[in-house]
Amino acid sequence: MQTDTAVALPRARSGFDQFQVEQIEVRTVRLRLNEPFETSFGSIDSRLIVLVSLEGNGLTGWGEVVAAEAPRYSYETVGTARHVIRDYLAPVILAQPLTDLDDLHARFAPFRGHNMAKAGLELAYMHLLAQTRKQSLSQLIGGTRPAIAVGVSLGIQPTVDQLLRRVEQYLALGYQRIKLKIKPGWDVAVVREVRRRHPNILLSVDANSAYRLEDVAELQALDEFDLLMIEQPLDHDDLVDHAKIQSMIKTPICLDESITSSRCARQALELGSCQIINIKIGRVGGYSEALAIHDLCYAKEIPVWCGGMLESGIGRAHNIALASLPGFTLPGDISASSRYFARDVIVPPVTVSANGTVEVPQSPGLGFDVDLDYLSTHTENVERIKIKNSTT
Ligand code: OSB
Ligand code: MG
Repeated sequence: MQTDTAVALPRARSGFDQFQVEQIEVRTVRLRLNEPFETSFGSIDSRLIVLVSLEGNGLTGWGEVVAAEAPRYSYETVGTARHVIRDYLAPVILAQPLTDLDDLHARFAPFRGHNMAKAGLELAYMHLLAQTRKQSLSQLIGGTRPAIAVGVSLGIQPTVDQLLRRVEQYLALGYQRIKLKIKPGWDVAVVREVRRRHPNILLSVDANSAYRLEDVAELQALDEFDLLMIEQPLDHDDLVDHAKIQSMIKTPICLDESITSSRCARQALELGSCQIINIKIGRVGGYSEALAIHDLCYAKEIPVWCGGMLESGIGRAHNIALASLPGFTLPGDISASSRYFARDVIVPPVTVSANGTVEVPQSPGLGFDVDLDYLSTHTENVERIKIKNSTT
């Protein structure tokens, strides 16, 4: 990795793009998953997705709120996001013209938490800004990669045989890394079987907080399988016990749920709670914090990768842009649209090449068209919030 970290990334921080957002739309869309996705939290077979759009400058910018319906991965839900956007975040956007991403971030800062709600709006703002500047999202944030490496996250399966078939299927499609969801009772024996058949693949596991400090023996037992990482073994808000566990196992710990801000990332690295960070724009509150975590890790040579939340194509397009930054050195959980949905909300859908990469679009904006007709047939609810003196 490059050690010259004084990179002056051309970021969207100058004040020359000031414009007034005139309307904010908050839409919920239900998309069926091709197959149920099971984690240590439980199983889901569809996603109720909150999409937000900002209108201003004669343009529309799209973002996605990655909150789930139930407060399991995080305390945020579709319901809390709609409430917080409508009653608190939208009004501060509409209050006066926005100058840049820092301005938006500063307006949100007085409201505690609700990172996914904030992120959805930051994504939409950055899409709008990219169009205004006629840049791709990747160019706007200083991305350097023409294509990104991707992996797949495989949910807990009914049987080990079914899991093994899934592993084969995704390796055949070219995916560069396989991540297995684990929980007590679906861990060491399962990983052993996968590793036995695939001695050389990049393999990782994600526990979504299913273990306790007392379970260290199970986690130590995973050391023999040469895993790339163990993602989030302990509690969602824990750093201290993760540092203890990290000192007792060889496999690098990667934190997901526990990293909710750049301050938190710095503290995790200082404490030795992890050696790798999964960056999800939604979990950390948007591009501002995601870029700050990237820059911090890049300076310290800590590998990062882009996590996923079973997003629609809109969230996925933003993830692709984020993963084009130079510090994203490990394959992301950014799979093809067809891995999740029969049909995606963007055209063309995201595709993965035979060598496990996704191309980073270079055209202005998102790099994909939002399929408004398809969206409208799957929309359950739309709310529009306008500036007070607007006549439209
Ligand atoms: O922990 O990374 C996670 C999906 C929903 C919630 C949490 C997680 C995940 C995944 C799926 O692992 C990643 C993807 O979008 O493919
Ligand atoms: Mg995870």
